[in-house]
Amino acid sequence: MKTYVIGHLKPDTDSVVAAMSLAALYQGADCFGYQDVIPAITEEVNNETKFLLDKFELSAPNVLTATQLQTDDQVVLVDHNEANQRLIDLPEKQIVEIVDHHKANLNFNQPIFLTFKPWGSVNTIIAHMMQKNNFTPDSKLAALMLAAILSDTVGFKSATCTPKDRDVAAWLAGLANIDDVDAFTLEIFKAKSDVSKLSCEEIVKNDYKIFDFAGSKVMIDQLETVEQDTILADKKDCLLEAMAKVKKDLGVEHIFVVITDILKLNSKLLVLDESGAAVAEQAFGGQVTKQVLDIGARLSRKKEIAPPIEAIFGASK
Ligand SMILES: [Mn+2]
Repeated sequence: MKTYVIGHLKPDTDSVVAAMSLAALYQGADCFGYQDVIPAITEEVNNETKFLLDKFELSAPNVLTATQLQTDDQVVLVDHNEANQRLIDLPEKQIVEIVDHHKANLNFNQPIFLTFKPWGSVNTIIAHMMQKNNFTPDSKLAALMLAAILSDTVGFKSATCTPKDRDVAAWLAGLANIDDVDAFTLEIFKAKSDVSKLSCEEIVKNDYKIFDFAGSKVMIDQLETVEQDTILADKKDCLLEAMAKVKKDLGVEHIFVVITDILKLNSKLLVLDESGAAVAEQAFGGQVTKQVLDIGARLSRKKEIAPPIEAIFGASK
């Protein structure tokens, strides 16, 4: 019987590192009662995570598929809870625990262990669990956990960041011997925003969510970058073309691409058509110019970008 620790589909750094860090805790501290604990991922890691793993000379966990699971294996979910974000075909009865920092949307038929805290990164929760259990991660794992917190909280700037995230990050930075956290943050941002190898369609589908706003399907893709101006100057027409194609392919009513500059702390919304422009102007104020709307210092899609758009659809019904 094995226990797999696994993050969500389309894994980000927080999700991949959480599988590694929670597995390390469960392997190292026997009070949890798990044996044979194995970190896993649902799909290959993204550019940012690959950069970090290479930098600290660690390998990514193996990709797990539901067919590899034995019927007596157990699964611990990290950094997600909703069914549609889980490993495809994962039987619900094999899930024994969830550690997450997202809104809970669960209905299990059996009791399981749940740890939810509204902090900026699930690695903040795992570091907190480590501290409570007198477990110290090694310097490489501490560096990755710090990176995960910096990535998820956009260098402590996101509206989702809490004092606990800063607290735990300081502890991890000490363990990892990282003195200049700002310089480390910039390195991570640069790796995250390297879109040089992506086509415009890949950028439009790189980090998107499709929301159902009062029956209207609205797709919001977000690109976090340190080169907002360059991307708009070089790729705007190509991105708009890709948006038209993706809108049709995915059958959504509206499509928005948010280009967020994580150093300038500014987001610009790319708007495909007249009706999209009307929605954007109503949601955020201001005026769409040449298919771009400056929406100011809104960084978090979850907290600051999707809700004003949702409000327009609520109001129109
Ligand atoms: Mn996360």
